[in-house]
Amino acid sequence: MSRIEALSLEHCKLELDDLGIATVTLNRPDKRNALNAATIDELIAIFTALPRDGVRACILRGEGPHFCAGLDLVEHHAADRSPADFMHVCLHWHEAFNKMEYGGVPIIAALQGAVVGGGLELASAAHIRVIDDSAYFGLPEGQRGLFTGGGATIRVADLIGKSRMVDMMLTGRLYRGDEAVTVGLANYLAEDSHAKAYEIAKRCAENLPLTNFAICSAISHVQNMSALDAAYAESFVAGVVNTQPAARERLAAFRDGSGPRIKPTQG
Ligand code: 1HE
Repeated sequence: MSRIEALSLEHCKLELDDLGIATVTLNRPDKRNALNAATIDELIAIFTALPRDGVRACILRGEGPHFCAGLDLVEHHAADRSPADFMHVCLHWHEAFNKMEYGGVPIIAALQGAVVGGGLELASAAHIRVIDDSAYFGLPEGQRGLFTGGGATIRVADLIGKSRMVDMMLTGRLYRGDEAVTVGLANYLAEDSHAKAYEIAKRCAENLPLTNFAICSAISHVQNMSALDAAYAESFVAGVVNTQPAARERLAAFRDGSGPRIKPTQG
C-alpha cells in the first residue's frame, strides 16, 4: 500500500489522477474550511506522503464558496489555551506549511472567497496562487485581538512586503482581483481558478521531478542563507540537477533542433 493510500482523512480529501497530479481539498465547507487542530494534522500527513509517493504536482483547494476562514476560532475559544499550548499549535501549523513549501512538489493553490488569516498563511505556503473574481485576501487577526501564528510574518511579508502586511493587519484592508495580483498575493486571476490551477499543474508536471524538487525546495532554503552560503548551496544543487541523466535527452533534443525554443507565443 502506498503512503497516500494509507492516509485516513476526515477533514480533507485527496485525489490523485493518472498524470500524478494530486488534488488536496479542505473539506469542512460548513465551517468555511476553518483550520482546526485535526485538519492541520491531516495536512502534515498529506504533505509528508505526497513527495515520497512520487506525486508530480498538487492542487490545493477548499470545498464550498470560501477557500479558508483561517484559525478555527470556535475551537480556539473552547480550548481556552495557555500560551505554551498555543505555541505548540503554531509549531504544528509550521510543520504542515514547511512540508508544503520545502517538500519539493509544486503546489498550486486554487482560491475562491475568503482567503483570510490562517487561510492566507496556508495559501502562501503554496508555490503558485490562482484566484477567481470572488477571492479576497485579509489578515483579520488585528480586529479579533489575535496575531498571526502560521508563518504570515515570514511568507506574507515576503510576498507583499512588511508595510502592506502591517497595513492589512492594522486596518483590516482586503485585497482582491487585479490589485491582489499586482501586490503579489496571487500569481494569476482566472474565471475558474480550479481549471487554471489544473492547467498550471499539468505544465509543472512536464518538468523533470528532480528539477521541480530543486525549484520547490532549494529556492526557499537559499533565501534563508547568507549570500556566501546561498551561492555555495545553489552551485551544489545545480551540480546535482544539471547533470541528471534524465536531462541529457532534453539537451540532445535542443542540439538536434527538436527541443522547444523559448519565444513568446504569437497574438
Ligand atoms: C468558523 C470560522 C472560523 C466560519 N472558525 N468557525 N478568521 C476570521 O476572522 C474569519 C472568520 N469567518 C468569517 O469572517 C466568515 O465566516 C466568512 C467571511 C469566512 C464566511 O462568512 P459566511 O457568512 O459565509 O459564514 P458564517 O455564517 O460566518 O459561518 C458559517 C459557519 O462557519 C459558522 O458555523 P455554524 O456552526 O454557526 O454554522 C461559523 O461559526 C463557521 N466559521 N469561520 C470557526 N474561522 C495561527 S494563528 C491564525 C489566526 C487566524 O487565522 S485569525 C483569522 C480568523
